[in-house]
Amino acid sequence: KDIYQNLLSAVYQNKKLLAILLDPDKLDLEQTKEVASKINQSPATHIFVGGSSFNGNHLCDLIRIIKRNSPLPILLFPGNSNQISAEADGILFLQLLSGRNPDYLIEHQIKSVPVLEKTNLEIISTGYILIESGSETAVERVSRTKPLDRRNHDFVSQTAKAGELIGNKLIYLEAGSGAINAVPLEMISNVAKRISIPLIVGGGIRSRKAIDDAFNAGATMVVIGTAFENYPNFFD
Ligand code: 1GP
Repeated sequence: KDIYQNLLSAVYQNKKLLAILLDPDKLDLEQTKEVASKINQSPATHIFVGGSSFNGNHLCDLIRIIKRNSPLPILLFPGNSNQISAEADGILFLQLLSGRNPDYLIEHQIKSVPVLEKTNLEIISTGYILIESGSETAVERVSRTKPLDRRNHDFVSQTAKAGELIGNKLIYLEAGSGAINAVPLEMISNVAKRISIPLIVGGGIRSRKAIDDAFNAGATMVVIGTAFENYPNFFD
């Protein structure tokens, strides 16, 4: 149960963490071993598994293959309560703080309790904040919520702080997978200054410079999904 402790120490030691997000909908079991070996050659420190619309079908098999082929911690990043597997090491237990849809604020969480109780997953309560990114993203469509205005820095950092005060252990600033525009750097910086818990940033980050910029702005962890999915040699 030390995934969160490592994230916390990363904040205090100013270490930067990188997660590669695998969407089970876009990954065949046959490809998974090779993908895991690509991840091992990259600077990734964590593997996230999840997607907005995946129904959980081959999740356990997929995670088993990743586990056999990579030493990195595997965290579930679930789009709904079907995406839970005891095979992973932990779960980002998400609460969509930017939206006002009760399904994603509490309903899915309640539904997942009986499943979670049967696992040993490290459960990390995460305030998830969707930021407007230039066009409608899958999270927006599936959650039927509006992202927060990318110009309203104060409201976003206030939302993040409320998440911390509620008891979330992480804040995830999300532009949405494949976003045209990533979360603005100034916004990352404002949120990082206002909260004292680790900050994850993802969505639309697709270059080495964009990763470095997000770290320099204050992200503890950057998440890369689409860029790695489209170019498995991205980190070369
Ligand atoms: C999505 O933040 C992640 O939830 C990753 O986004 O696919 O755009 O890298 P990308």
